[in-house]
Amino acid sequence: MLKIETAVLAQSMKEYTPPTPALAQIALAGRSNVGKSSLINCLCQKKALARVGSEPGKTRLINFFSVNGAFYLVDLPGYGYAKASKEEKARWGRMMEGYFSESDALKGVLHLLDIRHEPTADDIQMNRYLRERQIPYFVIATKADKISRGARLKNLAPICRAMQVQPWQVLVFSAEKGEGRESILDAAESLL
Ligand SMILES: Nc1nc2c(ncn2[C@@H]2O[C@H](COP(=O)(O)OP(=O)(O)O)[C@@H](O)[C@H]2O)c(=O)[nH]1
Ligand SMILES: [Mg+2]
Repeated sequence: MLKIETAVLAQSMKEYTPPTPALAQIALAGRSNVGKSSLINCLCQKKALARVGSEPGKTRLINFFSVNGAFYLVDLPGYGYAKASKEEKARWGRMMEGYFSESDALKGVLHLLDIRHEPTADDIQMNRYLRERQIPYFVIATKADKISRGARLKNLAPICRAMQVQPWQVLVFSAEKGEGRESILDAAESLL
């Protein structure tokens, strides 16, 4: 299993330019508020490494967390924020396009979905985008502690259908409990 020894915020940027040093990257994608920053903090076992629960519309930067000085965890700006203006959404689109088309160092994506909710059109579009570009990815169902164990399979069904994966391929995660952390570290290692 991948062991995280050190993790620091290395760079934040508005438009993607390759960070220095040039290291492999694993990016986190998902809706605003799905739990991207919480997942980074949980993986790295640092409470305030990535800013959690800040006004969804405001995390509009690509944040690069340098892990073990060996690779970057990339916290991408969340999509699907209802109150975002048309202009903000367009900017988000350009930013993501810039990121995915220029980042040769991208090894794979962790695509986060809230286990409580059916995937949105934006989630499906992100999935299609990853497939079209043949970017390796894992689907992570977040906030697992918010539903009962008995409800898991039922809740995973629409996620699996929309993401075209089998239930056993979804990594069920809770930042609150740390459940699923090791599976995600294994997944990250396999991407690297
Ligand atoms: N109960 C629970 N809450 C979570 C979990 N992950 C994130 N949250 C909460 O969901 C909100 C958004 O989390 P954040 O990590 O900032 O999401 P981001 O916008 O995707 O980076 C915060 O209030 C977090 O505390 C989880 O696994 N369980
Ligand atoms: Mg965040």
